Amino acid sequence: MTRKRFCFLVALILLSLVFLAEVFINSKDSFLTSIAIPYLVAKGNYTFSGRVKETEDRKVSQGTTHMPASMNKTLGPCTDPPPNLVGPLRVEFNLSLTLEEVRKEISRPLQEGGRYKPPDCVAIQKVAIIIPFRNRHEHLIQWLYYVHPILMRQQLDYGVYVINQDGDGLFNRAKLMNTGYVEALKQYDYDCFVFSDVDLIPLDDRNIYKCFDNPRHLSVAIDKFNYVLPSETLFGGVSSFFKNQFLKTNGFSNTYWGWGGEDDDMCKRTLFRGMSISRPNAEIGRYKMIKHNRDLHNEVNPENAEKVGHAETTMDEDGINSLKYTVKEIVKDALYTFITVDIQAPAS
Ligand SMILES: [Mn+2]
Repeated sequence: MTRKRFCFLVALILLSLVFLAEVFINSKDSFLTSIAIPYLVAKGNYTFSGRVKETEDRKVSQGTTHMPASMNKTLGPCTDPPPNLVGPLRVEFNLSLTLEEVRKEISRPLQEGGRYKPPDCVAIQKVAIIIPFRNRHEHLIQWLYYVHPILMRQQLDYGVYVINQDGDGLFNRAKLMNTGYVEALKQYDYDCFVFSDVDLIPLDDRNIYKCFDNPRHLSVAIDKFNYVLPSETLFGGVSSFFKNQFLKTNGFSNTYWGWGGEDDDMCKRTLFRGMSISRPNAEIGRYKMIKHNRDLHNEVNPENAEKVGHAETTMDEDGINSLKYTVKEIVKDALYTFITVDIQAPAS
């Protein structure tokens, strides 16, 4: 009897051991997967660092999180304001920095195409950063180096879209930004759009690259203007719009070729639609601009100032609803999505 009971106990203990081992192996397995997946994704991006052309399976990559669904469920919302901000920043341009060095240093937490999601909380907004661009690769390197880490600390679910004007016709900053809005929405369900010049670097990470109750002008105090906002109607540099705010203004005008006027036009559109321009204070909204000469094929266009006067009568037919362009190429770098577009520019 005792012997039988002993055998039974031994069998029970053995069974429990097998059961415990099973549980342990399983949990260890899922634990390993959960840390290995983000690591592999980051590593994958890193080896991706060359210029990889977008493949046909675009749909597959659209809006994917690269995160196990089970992890997503448990994430709470990110805190507002973000906890890891540091405030004023020191920015010293090192123009010898190469793109490869920046990729090595900061692409690890990013997903292909310059996409990021905070790993441990759900971002308060999904933000597309749109940079109108032509021939400013040395500025782009500085922008990526300084601004990516800021956006990560701001815990945004964001993507960086560089909209490159093809050819050497007259430059059209506003039409490129409209194009970026449309193209970014094809990639992911963004609800907020930040439009930024490539040469503007924020000097304070409390200047959050997100959207507000009214369209926002973020670059209020630029070193070039002695950190003073030259005019209350200024709306150039860096601005942000919720999707519905941008649609209210019909986006930007498509008809401002060459330098000047398109930002004043957008200021008018915003006011005409009953919105105002929101701004951070001049302490937080500080920027450093990379010094440069006027670009070729982007000379001041004297016609533009006159056009601003007609903004109210033209805005309903000239904007997102009349936008025409052709995508020539989409390249997903580790640090950004580079979209080259033909915007039917007149010869300069
Ligand atoms: Mn500039």
